[in-house]
Amino acid sequence: MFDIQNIRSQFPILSQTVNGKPLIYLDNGATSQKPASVIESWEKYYTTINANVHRGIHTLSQLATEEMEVSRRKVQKFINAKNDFEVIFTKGTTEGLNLIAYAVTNFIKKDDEIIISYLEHHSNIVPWQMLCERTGAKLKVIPMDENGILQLDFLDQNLSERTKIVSLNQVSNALGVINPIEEIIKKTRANSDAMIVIDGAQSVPHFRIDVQKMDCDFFVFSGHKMYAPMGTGILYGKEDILRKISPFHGGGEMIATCSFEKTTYAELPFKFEAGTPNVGGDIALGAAVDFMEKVGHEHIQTHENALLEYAQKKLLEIEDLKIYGEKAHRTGVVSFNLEGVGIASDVGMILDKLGIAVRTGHHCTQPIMDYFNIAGTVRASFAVYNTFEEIDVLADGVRKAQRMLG
Ligand code: 7TS
Repeated sequence: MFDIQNIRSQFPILSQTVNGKPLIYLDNGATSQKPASVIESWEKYYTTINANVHRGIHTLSQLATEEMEVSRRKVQKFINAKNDFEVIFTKGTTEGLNLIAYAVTNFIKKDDEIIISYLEHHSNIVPWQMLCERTGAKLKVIPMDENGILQLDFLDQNLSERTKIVSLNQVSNALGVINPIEEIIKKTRANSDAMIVIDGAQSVPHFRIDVQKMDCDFFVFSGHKMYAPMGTGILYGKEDILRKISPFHGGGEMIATCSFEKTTYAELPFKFEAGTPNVGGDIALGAAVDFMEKVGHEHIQTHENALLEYAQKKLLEIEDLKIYGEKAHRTGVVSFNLEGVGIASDVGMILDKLGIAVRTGHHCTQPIMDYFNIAGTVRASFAVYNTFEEIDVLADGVRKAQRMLG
């Protein structure tokens, strides 16, 4: 049974007031709130077993190491990776994408091609531009239409033996559009030998992931958008590719042997985990996986889809309100503007006075904003603890903003 009050009661932050009003947190695309089980897991680590991992033979170090590896196996199961050593702890999606873009450098030559999409977050644009600068490769971009739907015939015309990387998100953070990655991966495999990178930052919080079924080469996401602490994230990579590519950071933990003449690298996953990791956070990420599994993906998805549908209906009742990507298949996000009324941040400030947290601006997706010829949008993004009543308050707040700014 899905009991929303029971779920809400697990999130301590939700019971407070902001600006004298009950908090309505609709900025989950930026970061989600954390359930007590995640906070307690983090606290328990620091109050009972804090020690550096994989190093000491002392008891605490062994316990910390064990707990971190338990968490790695939870994540492995969560995304259905074949092996636990294909799961690498990072500090988030941005680090994961930069790691890949750096680690594949030796495989990219001048005039090779890297394909991304119009719907990418800056963190899935800039690392590839930097790779192009290093190697002389070219960046190509799958275009979108006015509904935020990617135009896949571009792939038919552009995939070739020159395509070395195809990297795109499964869900757009700015619009919530769900991209047809199964079809994109199929087309890519049929027409090139490209490595396929999927940015799952906005999909992992909402639906079940199966990296083997998906048949991607890399899959990256952030812990903090899926109920885990900030500074946590995962890079999944297929074993054979992880073995081939170079490490990103050099340092402790990632070496097998080190001398001034020659250094050899550690086995997977440690080859990609240089330095002291975020042990407490990585363990608490395992608790966030437990939380999501306990609620159940089916319940999460059903509830969030209902919230999205309701929000879209309520907001579209407001005159002169435009939802971007309205007709696309979406999850978790409504991105909108009041036409002819102020700028997005003015609306956001009025909503904040009403205790409603939304994000306004370009959402680190400036090309999408340029496409629509706008500076930004108001974005409400949902998590499993949001309610229909909160959406009613949001819609009333938007009407109020419209009256005040009109
Ligand atoms: N990719 C996507 C699709 C994202 O939504 C984000 C963060 C990132 C990558 C980067 O993740 P990070 O955890 O490394 O920062 N998106 C947002 C957002 O929509 N509002 O704030 C951060």
